Amino acid sequence: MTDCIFCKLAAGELPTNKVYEDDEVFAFHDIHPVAPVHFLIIPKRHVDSLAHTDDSHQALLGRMLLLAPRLAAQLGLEQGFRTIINTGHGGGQTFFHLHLHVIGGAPLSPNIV
Ligand code: DGP
Repeated sequence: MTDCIFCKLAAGELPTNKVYEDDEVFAFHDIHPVAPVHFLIIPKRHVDSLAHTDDSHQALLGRMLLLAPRLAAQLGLEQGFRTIINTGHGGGQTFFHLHLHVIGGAPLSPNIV
């Protein structure tokens, strides 16, 4: 998708504070952090949202999820972290390129809304 900002970040066409990169996945610090550590894990290949995935995305979704604790540990989130995937307008998604939020570094309320 040519006008997708997250595609451009993953492709290195726009600057960002990178956390991790491999052949399929890119992770970077959120521009509007809601906690001391707040980064996003995205697929390099464009997918609009979690609602646009199917069985063909199983390995990719597994890779993204498994990266969350690994990168969280690297960023010092030994006390824990929160993962969120906002899906669709009703789910609070504002950028329509699938992304997994990883948030931590401060006590988080048990209430997520
Ligand atoms: P969501 O509401 O789940 O769609 O979250 C989108 C997040 O993306 C939001 O927390 C801010 C972040 N974001 C949007 N544009 C940029 C950008 O250009 N760079 C970075 N690093 N983060 C961005």
